[in-house]
Amino acid sequence: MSTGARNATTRDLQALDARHYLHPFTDFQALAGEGSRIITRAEGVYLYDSDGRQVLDGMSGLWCVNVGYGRDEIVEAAARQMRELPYYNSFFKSANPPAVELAALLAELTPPQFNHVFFTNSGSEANDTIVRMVRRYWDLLGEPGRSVIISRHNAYHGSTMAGASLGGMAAMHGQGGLPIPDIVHIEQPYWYENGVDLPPEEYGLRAARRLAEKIEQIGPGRVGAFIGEPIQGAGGVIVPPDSYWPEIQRICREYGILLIADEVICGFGRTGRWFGCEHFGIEPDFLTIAKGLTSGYQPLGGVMVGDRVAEVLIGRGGEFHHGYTWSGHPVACAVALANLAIVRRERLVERVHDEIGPYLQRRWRELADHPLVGEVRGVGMLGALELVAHKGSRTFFRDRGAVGTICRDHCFANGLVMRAVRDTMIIAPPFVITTGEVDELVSRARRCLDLTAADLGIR
Ligand code: PXG
Repeated sequence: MSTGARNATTRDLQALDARHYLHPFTDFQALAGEGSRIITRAEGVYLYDSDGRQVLDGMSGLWCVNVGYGRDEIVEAAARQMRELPYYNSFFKSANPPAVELAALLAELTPPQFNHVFFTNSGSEANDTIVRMVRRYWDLLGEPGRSVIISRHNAYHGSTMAGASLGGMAAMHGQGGLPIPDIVHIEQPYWYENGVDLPPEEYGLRAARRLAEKIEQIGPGRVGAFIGEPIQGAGGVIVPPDSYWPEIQRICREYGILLIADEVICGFGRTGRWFGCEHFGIEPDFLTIAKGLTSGYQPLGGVMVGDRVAEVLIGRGGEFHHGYTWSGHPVACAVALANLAIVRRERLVERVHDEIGPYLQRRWRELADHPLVGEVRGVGMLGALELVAHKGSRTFFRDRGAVGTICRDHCFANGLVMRAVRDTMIIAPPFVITTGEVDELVSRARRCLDLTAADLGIR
């Protein structure tokens, strides 16, 4: 059965899925036994599965559907562009109107040092592009030895060879000979786990100084760049103390190395500022962008290249041997323009900063009184709960991840998408979520915490 899948039953689809479809980040055998959840449609902040069940999407798809589901004007922008020009490449001295307009708009929306963009299809490809640009930059400056890029443990920068190498996920590095050479990792600014008895701000400085220690260890003439997510997303919504990023910036300047902010999750308003670097008051040389650029209505990513680098890449001339068939895809760019028009017209970044973000954070923090919850944290439309065995003594569960999985499964069964990273429960809802829907999200989350506690015999 390969046609008519739209009318197939859930069980038919699950059977075909198990037979033919290798899912990302999935234990193939375990999923085949269980059967996947088939999501068939969505509206606003709600998903509907093939059995008609409604689920509140607390994760905006995968941290991306910022304007919510069911936006006809984005659909129409895509259809219009497909009729006009479904595809043409941006190689060989060509361009298309939506890609040019989007490049100009991104120069306007991003901080002042950014006036150029290189389009990709994903965050992973954007980070691969940055690795190549960093090395090309230092080559052009006559310092080819500066090939090392420093990242952080537990970072997520994508799944391509360079993306996974930049990322600090031990499980990913354990498969396929990663990281690639000249990518190294330092401590992540995870106060709840690593801060021990230090006050957060002091711990933030200590974590940042790991960068200087690593540069000294490798040799300052060998290091080209530092990369970090302003707030680590897939690593568990790790919000660094306010002291962290300014100290990182200071160290980068002291050693003359480039600073890369991976804004794939934080970018386009999730923190309540257009970009996470603005939330923390830092001035990076590169931004990695994807996800919220199109709110997920089409795949699109990019690299914002700061003037310091652009002047060298452009000014010194010569071809940069890099690009993708879909770089500057007209339909994806038209969709990004329509999406960003909505974000601007509906003032969604301001809404996250002034209204729904503060409301979400206030309601979310009420969960701190739950016996399973050791810490509640969040910024804007990002939130995390640390589930622990003993909240008073900050004691994690011995089998890290098992309790998070139990809680996540209760969430799905009770109409809420909340992700688990180890035993950290995570939300990143769409910016259009209403206060009533936030109330519903928090009450569903509490019910699922109660069910998890009951399973563990904790009250
Ligand atoms: N950087 C960051 C900060 C990301 O969060 C990427 C790069 C890679 O983007 P692409 O478009 O290549 O996926 C991401 C992606 C999760 C999860 O489990 C998070 C991401 C992707 C898949 C799963 O939270 N983020």
